[in-house]
Amino acid sequence: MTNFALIIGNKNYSSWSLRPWLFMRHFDIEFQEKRIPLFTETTDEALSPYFSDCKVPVLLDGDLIVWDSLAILEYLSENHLNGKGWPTDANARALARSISAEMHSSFPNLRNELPMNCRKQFSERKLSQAAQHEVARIMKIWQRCRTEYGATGDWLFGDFSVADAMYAPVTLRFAGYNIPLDDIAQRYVGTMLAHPAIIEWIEASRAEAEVIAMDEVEP
Ligand SMILES: N[C@@H](CCC(=O)N[C@@H](CS)C(=O)NCC(=O)O)C(=O)O
Repeated sequence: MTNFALIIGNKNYSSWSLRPWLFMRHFDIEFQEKRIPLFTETTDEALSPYFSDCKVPVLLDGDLIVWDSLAILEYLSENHLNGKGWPTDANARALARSISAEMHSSFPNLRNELPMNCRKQFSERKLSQAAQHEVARIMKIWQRCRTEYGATGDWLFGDFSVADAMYAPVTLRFAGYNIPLDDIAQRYVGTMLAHPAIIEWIEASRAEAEVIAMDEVEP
């Protein structure tokens, strides 16, 4: 019986929830999933016990509450995987931490212009200059990780790490909004989309009935 419970939002929309969910599935960390649909009349009340400012994701480890995606990933890596959530090589690990922090703190235009919407497929999406710059920055990041550290596998640092969990939602955005990508980025998106847990997440998102209007954008 697992001690872990992961509180997540709607699978279709909640990009922050996807990160620890994917990470736990990838590393076969058992957990109970508690899905709380976001932006309903009862959401704040349902999330109020967890000290997360009514945001998801939240990890419960017995009585301990950990919130915020990157903190949850750090907690799981340190306490459950003996640090194996990060690359073993110290330089790779420093880069993985930098790009994970960058994903956590940056890319506001992509978040606004390409809200995660797993069940939708767009044929075209016009991006602002600022958002185009962020797409190019992400491709540069992936290119550097894959060429410098990716030789042992198909993930950013060869083996799957926290960094892949952090970048998973952006791969779904690039695929869903049909964003033109270079070869390395295209292959990386393909790797993510083929992950059984991602397939499971997308299928579950299609079964959700809720619609969050502010995350529904037109081309
Ligand atoms: N920095 C937080 C962001 C969490 C966040 O904004 N989550 C969204 C869902 S994807 C949320 O709970 N939104 C509800 C709200 O803002 O009231 C993290 O990394 O977990």
